[in-house]
Amino acid sequence: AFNGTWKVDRSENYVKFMEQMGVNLVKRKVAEHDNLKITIEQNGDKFHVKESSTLRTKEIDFTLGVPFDYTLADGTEVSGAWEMEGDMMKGKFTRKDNNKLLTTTRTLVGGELVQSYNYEGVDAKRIFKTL
Ligand code: MYR
Repeated sequence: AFNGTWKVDRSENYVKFMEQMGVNLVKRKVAEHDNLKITIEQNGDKFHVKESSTLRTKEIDFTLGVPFDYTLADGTEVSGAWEMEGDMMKGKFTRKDNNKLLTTTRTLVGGELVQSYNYEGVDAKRIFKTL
Protein backbone atom coordinates (compact mmCIF):
# COMPACT_ATOMS: atom_id res chain seq x y z
CA ALA A 1 0.00 0.00 0.00
CA PHE A 2 2.99 2.29 0.58
CA ASN A 3 4.34 1.27 -2.80
CA GLY A 4 4.84 4.03 -5.30
CA THR A 5 6.54 7.36 -5.76
CA TRP A 6 5.57 10.11 -3.39
CA LYS A 7 6.32 13.80 -3.67
CA VAL A 8 6.21 16.12 -0.68
CA ASP A 9 3.22 18.46 -0.89
CA ARG A 10 3.40 20.33 2.42
CA SER A 11 5.03 20.21 5.81
CA GLU A 12 3.89 21.08 9.31
CA ASN A 13 6.34 22.36 11.93
CA TYR A 14 9.26 20.87 9.97
CA VAL A 15 11.46 23.94 10.41
CA LYS A 16 10.96 23.81 14.21
CA PHE A 17 11.76 20.11 14.14
CA MET A 18 14.99 20.72 12.24
CA GLU A 19 15.86 23.48 14.71
CA GLN A 20 15.41 21.00 17.56
CA MET A 21 17.62 18.56 15.64
CA GLY A 22 20.31 21.24 15.60
CA VAL A 23 20.27 21.72 11.82
CA ASN A 24 21.86 25.07 10.99
CA LEU A 25 19.97 27.95 9.36
CA VAL A 26 21.44 27.54 5.88
CA LYS A 27 20.61 23.83 5.77
CA ARG A 28 17.14 24.47 7.20
CA LYS A 29 16.43 26.97 4.44
CA VAL A 30 17.47 24.50 1.77
CA ALA A 31 15.73 21.54 3.43
CA GLU A 32 12.48 23.49 3.77
CA HIS A 33 12.18 23.49 -0.04
CA ASP A 34 13.91 20.21 -0.77
CA ASN A 35 11.26 18.83 -3.19
CA LEU A 36 11.65 15.47 -1.50
CA LYS A 37 10.48 12.44 -3.45
CA ILE A 38 10.47 8.95 -2.03
CA THR A 39 9.87 5.74 -3.92
CA ILE A 40 8.84 2.81 -1.77
CA GLU A 41 8.92 -0.82 -2.90
CA GLN A 42 7.66 -3.28 -0.31
CA ASN A 43 7.92 -7.04 -0.67
CA GLY A 44 6.62 -8.69 2.47
CA ASP A 45 8.95 -7.58 5.28
CA LYS A 46 11.51 -6.13 2.92
CA PHE A 47 11.63 -2.53 1.75
CA HIS A 48 13.61 -0.66 -0.84
CA VAL A 49 13.34 3.11 -0.42
CA LYS A 50 14.75 5.60 -2.86
CA GLU A 51 14.99 9.18 -1.70
CA SER A 52 15.66 12.10 -4.00
CA SER A 53 15.70 15.82 -3.23
CA THR A 54 17.65 18.95 -4.00
CA LEU A 55 19.94 17.82 -1.15
CA ARG A 56 20.85 14.35 -2.39
CA THR A 57 19.72 11.03 -3.75
CA LYS A 58 20.00 7.92 -1.66
CA GLU A 59 18.75 4.34 -1.65
CA ILE A 60 18.35 1.97 1.24
CA ASP A 61 17.19 -1.61 1.77
CA PHE A 62 15.84 -2.67 5.12
CA THR A 63 13.73 -5.38 6.70
CA LEU A 64 11.02 -4.68 9.25
CA GLY A 65 12.35 -5.23 12.76
CA VAL A 66 15.98 -5.37 11.69
CA PRO A 67 18.21 -2.47 12.81
CA PHE A 68 20.22 -0.57 10.20
CA ASP A 69 22.38 2.53 10.00
CA TYR A 70 21.24 5.58 8.08
CA THR A 71 22.62 9.04 7.42
CA LEU A 72 20.00 11.79 7.36
CA ALA A 73 20.08 14.48 4.69
CA ASP A 74 21.84 16.91 7.06
CA GLY A 75 24.58 14.39 7.78
CA THR A 76 23.27 13.17 11.14
CA GLU A 77 23.91 9.46 11.59
CA VAL A 78 21.22 7.33 13.16
CA SER A 79 20.66 3.66 13.80
CA GLY A 80 17.34 1.91 14.31
CA ALA A 81 14.52 0.02 12.68
CA TRP A 82 11.06 0.25 11.18
CA GLU A 83 8.22 -1.95 12.37
CA MET A 84 4.65 -2.33 11.24
CA GLU A 85 1.88 -1.63 13.71
CA GLY A 86 -1.42 -2.32 12.00
CA ASP A 87 -1.35 -0.20 8.86
CA MET A 88 1.27 2.17 10.26
CA MET A 89 5.03 2.03 9.85
CA LYS A 90 6.78 2.99 13.07
CA GLY A 91 10.44 3.89 13.07
CA LYS A 92 12.65 4.20 16.14
CA PHE A 93 16.09 5.61 15.49
CA THR A 94 18.86 6.70 17.82
CA ARG A 95 21.30 9.44 16.94
CA LYS A 96 24.84 8.18 17.03
CA ASP A 97 26.27 11.50 18.24
CA ASN A 98 24.13 11.91 21.36
CA ASN A 99 22.07 8.70 21.75
CA LYS A 100 18.81 10.66 21.63
CA LEU A 101 15.71 9.12 20.09
CA LEU A 102 14.13 10.17 16.80
CA THR A 103 10.80 8.52 16.14
CA THR A 104 8.89 8.62 12.87
CA THR A 105 5.78 7.05 11.41
CA ARG A 106 4.37 6.57 7.94
CA THR A 107 0.68 6.17 7.38
CA LEU A 108 -1.76 6.56 4.50
CA VAL A 109 -4.52 9.09 5.03
CA GLY A 110 -7.04 9.78 2.28
CA GLY A 111 -4.62 8.79 -0.48
CA GLU A 112 -1.76 10.84 0.97
CA LEU A 113 1.31 9.48 2.72
CA VAL A 114 1.78 11.22 6.04
CA GLN A 115 5.20 10.96 7.68
CA SER A 116 5.45 12.20 11.25
CA TYR A 117 8.66 12.98 13.09
CA ASN A 118 9.41 13.49 16.76
CA TYR A 119 12.63 14.57 18.36
CA GLU A 120 13.03 15.78 21.93
CA GLY A 121 9.43 16.91 22.32
CA VAL A 122 9.00 18.53 18.90
CA ASP A 123 6.57 16.96 16.42
CA ALA A 124 6.46 17.59 12.70
CA LYS A 125 4.74 16.16 9.66
CA ARG A 126 5.41 15.98 5.98
CA ILE A 127 2.56 15.07 3.69
CA PHE A 128 3.23 13.42 0.33
CA LYS A 129 1.07 12.99 -2.74
CA THR A 130 1.42 10.19 -5.20
CA LEU A 131 3.10 10.96 -8.53
C1 MYR B 1 13.53 5.43 4.97
O1 MYR B 1 12.67 4.56 5.20
O2 MYR B 1 13.26 6.44 4.32
C2 MYR B 1 14.91 5.24 5.47
C3 MYR B 1 15.05 5.39 6.93
C4 MYR B 1 14.67 6.72 7.50
C5 MYR B 1 15.18 6.90 8.91
C6 MYR B 1 14.85 8.12 9.64
C7 MYR B 1 13.85 9.06 9.04
C8 MYR B 1 13.80 10.37 9.78
C9 MYR B 1 14.18 11.51 8.88
C10 MYR B 1 14.27 12.80 9.63
C11 MYR B 1 14.83 13.91 8.77
C12 MYR B 1 15.47 14.94 9.64
C13 MYR B 1 16.31 15.93 8.92
C14 MYR B 1 17.04 16.76 9.92
